[in-house]
Amino acid sequence: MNPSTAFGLSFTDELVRCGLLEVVLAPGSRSTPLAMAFLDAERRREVRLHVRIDERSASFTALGLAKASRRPVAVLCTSGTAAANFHPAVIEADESGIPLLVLTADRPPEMRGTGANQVIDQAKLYGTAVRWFCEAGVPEARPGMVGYWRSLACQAWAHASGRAGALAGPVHLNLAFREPLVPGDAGEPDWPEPLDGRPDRRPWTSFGWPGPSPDELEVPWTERGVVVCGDGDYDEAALVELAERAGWPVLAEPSSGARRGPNALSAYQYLLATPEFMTAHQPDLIVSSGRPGLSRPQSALLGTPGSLGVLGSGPARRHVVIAQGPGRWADPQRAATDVASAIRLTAVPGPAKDSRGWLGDSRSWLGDWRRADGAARSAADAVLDDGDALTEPRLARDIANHVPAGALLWTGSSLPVRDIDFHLSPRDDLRILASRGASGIDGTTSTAIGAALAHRGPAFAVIGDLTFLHDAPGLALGPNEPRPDLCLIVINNDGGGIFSTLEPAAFPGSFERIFGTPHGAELKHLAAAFGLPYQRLEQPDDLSKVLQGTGLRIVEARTDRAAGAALRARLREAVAQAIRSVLLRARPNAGHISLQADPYGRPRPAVESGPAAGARGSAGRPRDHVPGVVVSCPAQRIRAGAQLEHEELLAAHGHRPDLGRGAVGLVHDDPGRRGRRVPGRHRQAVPGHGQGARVQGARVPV
Ligand SMILES: Cc1ncc(C[n+]2csc(CCOP(=O)(O)OP(=O)(O)O)c2C)c(N)n1
Ligand SMILES: [Mg+2]
Repeated sequence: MNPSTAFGLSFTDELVRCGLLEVVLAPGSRSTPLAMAFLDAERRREVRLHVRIDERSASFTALGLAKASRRPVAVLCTSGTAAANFHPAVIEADESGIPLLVLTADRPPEMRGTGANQVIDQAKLYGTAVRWFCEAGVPEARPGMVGYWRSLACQAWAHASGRAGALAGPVHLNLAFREPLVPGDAGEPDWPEPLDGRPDRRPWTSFGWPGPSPDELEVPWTERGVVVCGDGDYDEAALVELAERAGWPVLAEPSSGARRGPNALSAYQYLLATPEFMTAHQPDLIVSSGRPGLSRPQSALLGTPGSLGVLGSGPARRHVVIAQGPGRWADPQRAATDVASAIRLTAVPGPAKDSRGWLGDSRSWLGDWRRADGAARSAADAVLDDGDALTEPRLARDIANHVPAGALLWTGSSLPVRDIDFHLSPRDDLRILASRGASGIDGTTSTAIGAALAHRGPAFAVIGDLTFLHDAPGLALGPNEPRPDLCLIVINNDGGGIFSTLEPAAFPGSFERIFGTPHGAELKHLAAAFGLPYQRLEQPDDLSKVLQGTGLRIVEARTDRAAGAALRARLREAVAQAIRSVLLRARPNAGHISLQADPYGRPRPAVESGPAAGARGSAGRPRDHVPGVVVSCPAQRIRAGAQLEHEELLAAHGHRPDLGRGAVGLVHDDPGRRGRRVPGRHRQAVPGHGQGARVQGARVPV
């Protein structure tokens, strides 16, 4: 056996022992030893293989697979610019903490810097965007190599999955091969040592669980708290529970998974954008998690009160940021007072006196938010339903309402994710994902395809036309490739609609050419080029009809950018008016809630008085003998996944004939949910444990 082939076999076998289930590759010659080994592994039903022509699409497909499955996915390419095309997906994986094993084949050192064909400097090609880079030695036929290769595979797996101690993310192995790259004939000399790994298919190296004994930050309860959930894969259930126990509203971005339960608001972005409401409802405590970043009012809420026009109770306000993982947290406003891996809320008031619960009391802090949210939702719906025009916000709302239970909904960057954020009613039967790490419009079709391939059940993606065109090669799936059940809904406003909502729109002379960027592309021809079913949505009422079907398919809805911008302005005005009416009805003495401006025209915090001024709940409510709540560190659920025994994974590894010849599918037991609780790891609240008790949900991927 030759060294390249021996490497391919041992390295692949070791990755499978670690838990590898999905591999994406783009064709090339230098990567042959691994490509052939991965194909063999697929034939043994150990992994599922996906082949893509374009490395950029390949890497984004891997990103989507890894994001939806919460497991490391390998992506392989040949040497040269092929490797550079992985870079955008590697950046998104870094920013979002998605585990990718990036395997770039390379020429051996003696060929580098010589002008040899297809040789570039691939060392540390992705800079600081990877958790770990390794330039592997060229495979050689000498004893000791097998241990090296197998240990290398385990090390890469540990760094990617987060089991080496840092946040999960991409790792880069640059793998140089000398010819021969293909298996030789029977005449080749025997390999100088056994190629086998450890007995019982154990990995060469097992990594200990690095944590998780989160440092709990003790935070005393206060009535005026809010929970802000940004994009990310964390233990959103614990945050939702925290908010419910504390009586706080949940302001959850769609891809946080936390827009569910009675405290989740549907139209919170409108509330944040209404100064009169925010003046009267500045929180004393914010608990934020994930990576919030969808609107300026949301940024203002998370900013330091008193600075830059941000309302609130000044530097006294407490803002606890739950870290995304070791060394990573989101605080772009630099306003956090605490960064913690877990918090323990103490002195939470007692349980409800009546069936509605004191927290649901219409005069409570939470009641205020809920009432305003309800009014905002109704006002927005009335505007959206006025007329038969296809508009971006209406489509976003209707799609989110219409997709079936258990579905995955991918939300593209730009307006789709924002329109859904403004108009999504709480649902707990939907998994919503987005690439918000670097918020690119690149690779979206491929990422959605990858996520759909990892999701059992139907998948839908809402994306803009530029986003769709950007990743047209992502539609190219070969005849033998596993195919997703994904409906790609393209909202075609012939350009970048988001720019019509930003400052450049005020410069009509330059706007259309350099921001609007119309293209006039006929998307149905693009669909036809790839042999994909295509439908055009002509009117809002036909939505459920066009969403039907299975397999990869395209639905186009044409909208008008200028009309969309005008509609958003109408929505803002009508909804703000509805929120103001609620404020007036709630407080007949609403003269207190008036906006004052400082000398620079920035709104000044108004001091509120009266029955809703924060006293309720904090005075006169029993506080003793009541459990507090611990929110566990945003779960490095990828780590939890990596802890599953490989046998368990293989047992879950079924055959799905619909995925193509010889393909292997994953069988999940809980579609549409982000995870399932493991009974042994779920500790319930324990009254009488000091002032606090724990609610800590360990979750594993499904
Ligand atoms: C790779 C990349 N290039 C450029 C941008 C900047 N950008 C943000 S939104 C946008 C326009 C997107 O247009 P479209 O997909 O049609 O969505 P719409 O704005 O119309 O909703 C652009 C170019 C980006 N985020 N990512
Ligand atoms: Mg567009």
